Amino acid sequence: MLSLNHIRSFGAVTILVLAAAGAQAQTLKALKERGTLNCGVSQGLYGFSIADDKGNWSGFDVDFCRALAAAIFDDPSKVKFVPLSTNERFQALQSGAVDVLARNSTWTMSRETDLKLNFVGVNYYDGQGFMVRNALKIGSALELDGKKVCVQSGTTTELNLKDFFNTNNMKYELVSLPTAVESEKAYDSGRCDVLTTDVSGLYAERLALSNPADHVVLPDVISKEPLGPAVRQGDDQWFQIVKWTLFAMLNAEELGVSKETLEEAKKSTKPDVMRLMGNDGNFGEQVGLTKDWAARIVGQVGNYAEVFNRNIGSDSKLGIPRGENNLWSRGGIQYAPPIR
Ligand SMILES: N[C@@H](CCC(=O)N[C@@H](CS)C(=O)NCC(=O)O)C(=O)O
Repeated sequence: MLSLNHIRSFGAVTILVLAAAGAQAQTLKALKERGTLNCGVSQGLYGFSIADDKGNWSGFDVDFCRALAAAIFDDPSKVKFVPLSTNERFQALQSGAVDVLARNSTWTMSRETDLKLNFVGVNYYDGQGFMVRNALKIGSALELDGKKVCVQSGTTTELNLKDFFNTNNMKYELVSLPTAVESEKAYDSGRCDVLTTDVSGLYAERLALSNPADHVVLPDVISKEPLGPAVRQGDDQWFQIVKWTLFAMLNAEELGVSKETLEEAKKSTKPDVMRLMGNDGNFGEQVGLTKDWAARIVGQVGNYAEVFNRNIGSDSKLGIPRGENNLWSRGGIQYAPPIR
């Protein structure tokens, strides 16, 4: 049996624990006070995050930030997009300059352990590839020995490139550039024979070249690049909000809940649709949001398929096939844990 004295001393510990938990859950509170989400995105990668001449941002990563704003503020426009270079992106997240990073960033162990970040999941399964001029008549990455290779600094791309050439006893001349625009220009002007990055990025960067049809993306994929949104460590509530926003978008696709079917879904009596729509349980409230958090995301931004197709998939200039980014139930590997 616990004596009153035990309870008193436990009480002090309990208060300390509660205070620590309270101190952690600061991001959502700060965001609500500020009224906007600060979202770190790439400086300009067609399909993922790019601003037009009026400063309007669009893209797959941009829409993830908008989905968060829809869930938090019931308004997808309450986002300040902070364009970040590869070299500055993680520091911006660590310092609090951004609340979340949605910037085609690869989930690796050291980015969690050394940089003290948490990746919330994978919003795009990618891999590293190579682009060359058709005129070179190269059919495989194993024929790149001795070539000049343009690569963006501060990326996993740089590291994989070294591993791949060393493993295959090939030499290369590195041309390292700090931004996508500079890499595209350097490659386009002939400063390098090869441009390497994530395959999705190669398709996007090819569009920026003076004659896209003169270039081919080689079939080889030399690495795993699971791209996903990241947060800094230390705030579990915020980590869960960002993670479950991604999962809500995937679950919505799986359950057939889209912008178009939303009103019908709100009236559905299917248990998993009811939970997603906030008509059974209080899942959103448990992370500091509202019951209808996921309905807001789908209604104001869309489910995963809608966001994929309009920015990078079949309804976009990039036309990237769903491939492994299809749902697990349709032959891909996208799989979200259930809301229950
Ligand atoms: N996924 C890799 C590469 C990410 C990356 O930044 N790639 C470049 C080339 S696709 C990019 O996004 N550039 C856009 C920019 O700098 O704005 C990583 O996380 O290191």
